[in-house]
Amino acid sequence: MQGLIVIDVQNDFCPGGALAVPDGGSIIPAINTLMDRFPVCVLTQDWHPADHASFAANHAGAAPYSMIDMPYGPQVLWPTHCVIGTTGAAFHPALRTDPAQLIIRKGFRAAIDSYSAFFENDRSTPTGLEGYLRSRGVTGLTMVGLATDFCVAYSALDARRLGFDVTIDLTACRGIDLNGSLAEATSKMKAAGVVMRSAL
Ligand code: VGL
Ligand code: ZN
Repeated sequence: MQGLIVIDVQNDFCPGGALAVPDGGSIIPAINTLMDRFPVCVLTQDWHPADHASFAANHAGAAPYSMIDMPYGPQVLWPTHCVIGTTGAAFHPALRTDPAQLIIRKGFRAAIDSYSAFFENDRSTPTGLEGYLRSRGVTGLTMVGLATDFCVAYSALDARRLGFDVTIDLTACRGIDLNGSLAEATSKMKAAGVVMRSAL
């Protein structure tokens, strides 16, 4: 059974949003088409309280895109984005949401970020997605969405670690590319056996 995981196609990651991924909106038509080809379709939504520790604004004097050390490791400090209940956190209006059977929200604990759809950034607190996919008999995943080098890559790496077959469709992903993060994420995914495909 094959599943499509659509990562964080939310207003704040699209042009005009608080943490806009370059060209992020252009992947939406391709994702909408892909949804009809998978019997299992899951959307993820970055979903942070206003006092979230990943926001630069919550650290006195810290600039957006600087780094801090958190108990679970280094953490990028982001512009405030995807605050629970705001328009920025909503799915982009052009994204089809009806085909999805599950919407998984992540990053709702103030003290810990969650890039991956499977685990928070401590790599151990689960979101519950693994159990959902296994109980539906899913063994292979195609992942698309935003951003290639953060939430898509972390999700793909965790999925490989959990034993799923994973394909990333690069025509339906866009990256942030912060200090070489796109090349680093790409080589990590390749080394982990993630299939990188550029055609839908
Ligand atoms: C993301 C940075 C912060 C993502 C989420 O969806 O890739 N990136 N929160
Ligand atoms: Zn976030």
